[in-house]
Amino acid sequence: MERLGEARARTLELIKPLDDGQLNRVYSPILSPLAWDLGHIANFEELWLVQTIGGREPLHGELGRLYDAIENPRKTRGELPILRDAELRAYLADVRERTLEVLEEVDLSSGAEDPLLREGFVYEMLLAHELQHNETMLQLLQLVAGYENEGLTLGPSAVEAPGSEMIKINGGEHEIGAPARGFAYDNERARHAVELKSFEIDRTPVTNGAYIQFMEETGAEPPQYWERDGGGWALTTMAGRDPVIPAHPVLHVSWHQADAFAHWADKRLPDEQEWEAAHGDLQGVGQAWEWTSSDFLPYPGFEPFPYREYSEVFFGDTYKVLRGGSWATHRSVMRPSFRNWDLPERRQIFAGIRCARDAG
Ligand code: AVJ
Ligand code: FE
Repeated sequence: MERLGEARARTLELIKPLDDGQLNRVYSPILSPLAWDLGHIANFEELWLVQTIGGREPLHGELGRLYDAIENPRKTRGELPILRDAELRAYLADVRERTLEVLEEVDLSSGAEDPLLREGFVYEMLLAHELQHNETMLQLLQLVAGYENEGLTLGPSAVEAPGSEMIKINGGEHEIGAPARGFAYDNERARHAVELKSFEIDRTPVTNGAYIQFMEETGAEPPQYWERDGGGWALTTMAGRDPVIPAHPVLHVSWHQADAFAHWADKRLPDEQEWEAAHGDLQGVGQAWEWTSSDFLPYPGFEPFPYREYSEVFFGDTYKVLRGGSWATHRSVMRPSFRNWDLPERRQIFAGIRCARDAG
């Protein structure tokens, strides 16, 4: 119960500086209004814990349909008759109260028969879901002019000892994916062996400074939220205009930009198997999500759980996999086998670059 409480405290802390108008406002067609994320967090919890596990009736009848992420693309979410203002806050609290009630009744031990309950799966899923939506909310908050929050660290920290050093990883068999026990999403299983050729991978993420050099030499587009500022560049998020800091990892680049950077550097993006095989030796993981060359595809033996819409409907060549995590990712969500995915043109996510190359 304690960790769910902490996640909720973080959710509420994120929106503390905002008024209802800001929660309801549509800032971008590719990002939900914050009120949708909040209602969706509560509704997901109600659906999986209160209704499915607890067998209770929903608090608001058919409301859940409005919070179905597949049925309602982001650009439509501002016009939906979702809960707002005091009603929204009450819904979050009411669902949580019922959740705590249901949690008192269930067996979340490793011996539980229902796979939703076994090893606390549903608890871990709700927790991860809320924390992942905190990151989505932070993406939106980049657009809220004047947003400040003393309770949270906002933004990346400098890359330690940036440079061109690469680590060599020997080819051969490497184990990929989440072990059979413990919480993981369906797309991280089954754990399986892959055969990799020897390769090299950057020890540190690509910095703003290196990206600026790439832009100057090739005329490439800047990352999202960058604007010209005299001879240099400024970052225009939240609090206003801040100079781009060369030692910070580059953020808000598309897959195409990441791929072009890698080629300019005479390198390539790692595939996700290489990333996972190398992760123990990498520095700066958890500052910026790292684009990989991989399409989001199922592992051998994939089984959708607990619902097809978490992963399965996204498999194919439409989405690219990102690995690691960003400064906005809660540490309990990060693990070596975690697979994030997004469209290759997207730049609103906190995504950066780490390059690889075949070992010569
Ligand atoms: C893993 C970030 C691609 O936000 O679409 C949230 C996570 N799934 N609610 C997304 C997710 C259901 C997902 N990503
Ligand atoms: Fe969700």
